[in-house]
Amino acid sequence: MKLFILVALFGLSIAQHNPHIKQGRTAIVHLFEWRWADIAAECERFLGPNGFGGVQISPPNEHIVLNSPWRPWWQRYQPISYNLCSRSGSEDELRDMITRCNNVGVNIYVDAVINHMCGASGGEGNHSSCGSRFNAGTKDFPSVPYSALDFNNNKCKTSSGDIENYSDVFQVRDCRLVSLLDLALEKDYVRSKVAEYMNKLIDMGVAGFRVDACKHMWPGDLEAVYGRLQNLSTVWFPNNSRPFIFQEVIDLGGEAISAREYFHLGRVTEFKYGAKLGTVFRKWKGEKLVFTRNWGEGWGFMPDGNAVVFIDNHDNQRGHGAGGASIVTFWDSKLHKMAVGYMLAHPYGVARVMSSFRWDRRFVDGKDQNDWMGPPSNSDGSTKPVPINPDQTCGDGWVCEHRWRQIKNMVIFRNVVDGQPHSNWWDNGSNQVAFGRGNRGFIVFNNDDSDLDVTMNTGMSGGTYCDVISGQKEGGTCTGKKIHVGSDGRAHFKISNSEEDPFVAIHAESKL
Ligand code: AAO
Repeated sequence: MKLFILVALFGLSIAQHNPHIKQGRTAIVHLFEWRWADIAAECERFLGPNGFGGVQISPPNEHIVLNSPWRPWWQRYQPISYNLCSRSGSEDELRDMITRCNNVGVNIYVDAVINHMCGASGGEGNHSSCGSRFNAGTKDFPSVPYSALDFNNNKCKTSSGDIENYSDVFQVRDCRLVSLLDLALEKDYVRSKVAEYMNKLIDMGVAGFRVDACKHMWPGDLEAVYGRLQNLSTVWFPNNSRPFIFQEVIDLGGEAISAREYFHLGRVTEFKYGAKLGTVFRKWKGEKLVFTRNWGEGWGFMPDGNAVVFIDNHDNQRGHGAGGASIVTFWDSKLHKMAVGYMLAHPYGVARVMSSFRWDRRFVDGKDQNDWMGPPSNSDGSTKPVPINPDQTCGDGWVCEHRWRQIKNMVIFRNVVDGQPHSNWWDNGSNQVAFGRGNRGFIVFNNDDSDLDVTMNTGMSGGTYCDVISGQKEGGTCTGKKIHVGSDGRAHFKISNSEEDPFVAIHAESKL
């Protein structure tokens, strides 16, 4: 009996940590604000063929539509109902996308906003993406339906009704996050509505969820909701697969609530990862790449089996959330490619690549006045499609970092070295470092102001390899640098810091 309970508990606790990524794939990409029709096409034409494991999609449920500011990206974090029509498209388009992505081996993870509904003031004009009626003032959301009884009203003890102090656990979980109407998740009825929404998506074939704002929900309430979730659809996943759960909890240390409280429920976003690696690549606060020899748990990050890692996310690339100015984004493309390359080469965590849209940044006193700007849109506010240029980059303001050769090729690198240990570390005591992944891959960084010109042990078998950063293997030839590995595993690397991409990566499948 004891053993049975142990097995049951263990089974339950590890189950929601597994992303169920298809064999041979490892990384996921956040296609922030993309339309379902574009994601479906991207799965078929790019993500499937290039070994991406999954896509995090923007919230698919009905959301508020705001006029002031005009259609901000963050309107999607203000639910009006769990109807599946959003700025990204209709329920039919969502279903079609999930099916087509699954058919090419790419999983879909839904951004689930279940902590709250829209802001207390409800927004000018009170529009919503499926046209459902609602009244934020009376807390009436008839198309769920939720009424005032379903919100944390008197539980919150601050005078504003909002979270005012992050060192007070009760405020953080019972008060409103930036005035967003806070659902009473301890109520059986609210739990059932949330679970019904998530189960509908599971039926449609999604592989799991990024759960928004988990710090603001009690772990016990989340456990009750997750406990009501069905297993994944057996059309695409093995019997008894639990949905993958990764929880957004910002924990840079120093607050009352720690990420640890959520470990047994699923994975958790490791915000220290991008904040620290950004600081290292920017060489701020005396940080150097040499110090990353014990990167991962050695840096005080959460246990490997709990972490979802990323260099930037949709919040901190524009000054929301946490991480501040250290975060490296596509705006610092040289550093961004290196940092993303480092993350994808390193074994720690489930890695997520950010794919952004460009906006008109306008800083006043260090704050971006346009941090609200939504995706590339037509004059009626509808989101523009993602056009693909002849050189495979994206047009119309879509950045598509995931299509940058260096990043795409490092996603493939991560697949090729999967399961291999971190090995053959080399450094110059400063910002030139190298490491391998067993005998399957090797990467060298030069983030110093001087050139790198060194022979080192790669752990790879002898032969000529194509560097997948400066180019790639096409047919039998290499469009970039060629690296010759001797029969003793040693190879010579020369990287000038003035190069656009001062790093080199080779792997077993880039051998010529
Ligand atoms: C919008 C307007 C608001 C308005 C509201 C309602 O901007 O003015 O009141 O509508 O009308 C997004 C946007 C929000 C937007 C919201 C709803 O970012 O601007 O509000 O949609 O449309 C906290 C949460 C975290 C959250 C993050 C943004 O803990 O969960 O704030 N992220 C998610 C989503 C995000 C979304 C929501 C949640 C809401 O990813 O896109 O909001 O659905 C500390 C705490 C963090 C806290 C931050 C920011 O962080 O630790 O938990 O995140 O503060 O408040 C250092 C510290 C670090 C600290 C940070 C910032 O780095 O080390 O710990 O400083 O102080």
